[in-house]
Amino acid sequence: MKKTALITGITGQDGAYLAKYLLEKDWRVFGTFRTGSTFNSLRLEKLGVLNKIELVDLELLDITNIINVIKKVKPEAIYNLAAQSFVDLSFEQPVFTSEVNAVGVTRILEAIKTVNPKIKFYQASTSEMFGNNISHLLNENTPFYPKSPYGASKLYAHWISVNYRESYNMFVCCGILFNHESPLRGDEFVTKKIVSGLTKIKYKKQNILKLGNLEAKRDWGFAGDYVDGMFKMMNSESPSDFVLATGKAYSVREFCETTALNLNIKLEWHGKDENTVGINASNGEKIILIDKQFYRPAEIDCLRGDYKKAKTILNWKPKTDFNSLVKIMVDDEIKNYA
Ligand code: NAP
Ligand code: F7E
Repeated sequence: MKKTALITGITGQDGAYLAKYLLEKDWRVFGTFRTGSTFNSLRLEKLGVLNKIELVDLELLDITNIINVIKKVKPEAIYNLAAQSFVDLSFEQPVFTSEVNAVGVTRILEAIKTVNPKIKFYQASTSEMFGNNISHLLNENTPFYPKSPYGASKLYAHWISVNYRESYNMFVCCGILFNHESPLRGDEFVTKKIVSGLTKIKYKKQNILKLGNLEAKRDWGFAGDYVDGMFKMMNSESPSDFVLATGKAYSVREFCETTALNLNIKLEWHGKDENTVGINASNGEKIILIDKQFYRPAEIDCLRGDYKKAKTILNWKPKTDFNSLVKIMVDDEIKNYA
């Protein structure tokens, strides 16, 4: 008989990739969508899995609902990918972010403990928990110091997950994932915003791209590689926490430059800090401006992860480097216009 997985947040970027991955491994896949909200089927359709998964409605704010879903689906494994995942919005909606990302996880863990503590649980932890750490290469032993309500909410979720593993001997894994992107990335995240904006500029559908801090550096990987790491964690001998990353960090500025290169736009920078302007050197037009509304109340300058533990224990490593990632995103975006 097929094994059954329940993915919360299946309509998101990682949910769609994980659904495809598990179906290819012959798992039966249930996915949750939010009660009462418009069902976003775009990503699942794009990966060709919409008709192969089974949907249940679930709200992370309601424990009765979570218990009933687990009783109905009877999963062997739950991947908790649902979250208010936009760091910027977490400064505007800190309480909601905490309710969903932090207490929501306690609700699922309590529900698992009540219904069947043998169900395996994956928690989507994040490099945002590290904050502005003095260490240059971050691993599972690096102390956390989150710099946003999102990071703080995920840190609570991380520790409550570890706590249920240690207190009740439950199979709980936390994947501490660094930024991972793809053509399915939400429009509000900087990589998708840059690729989509510069592609529109290239095809004369938009004049200007407005960005915030160009100097922030992130360890950007490809989401398709990272769901393989999630599965390997959940199928390893004993539950543990693992960093998934590429080990390399690039700035937002470099992401713009590589995207422009892929689009054959000659991008030149003029000015400094908030007066920085990106110019299309072929025609002298301003194409990138800085808008302080995209600065954050607190920023993380650089995040770069050390995935040695995942490589040693799970035999996992990233397959897609930075240049390939940007190319994958640009090639997909161009299809909308070419
Ligand atoms: P995403 O695209 O923003 O997807 C988030 C999912 O959560 C969506 O399906 C969303 O449903 C659902 N959701 C939001 N609020 C909910 C609520 N109150 N109840 C139930 N479902 C809710 O995120 P992602 O990039 O795939 O990331 C997946 C997980 O990994 C998230 O937990 C994120 O915080 C974490 N993470 C992501 C990264 C990254 O770089 N992508 C790195 C580290 C950790 P709707 O479609 O209804 O909005
Ligand atoms: O920002 C800077 C911004 O919003 C990246 C989530 O998946 O990864 C993601 O969080 C950097 C930041 O992602 C703009 O200030 C400049 O330094 O794409 P982002 P994020 O905040 O790193 C982590 C690991 C998660 O767990 C999260 O769920 O880019 N930046 N200008 C900008 N960012 C945005 N969004 N928009 C700008 O215009």
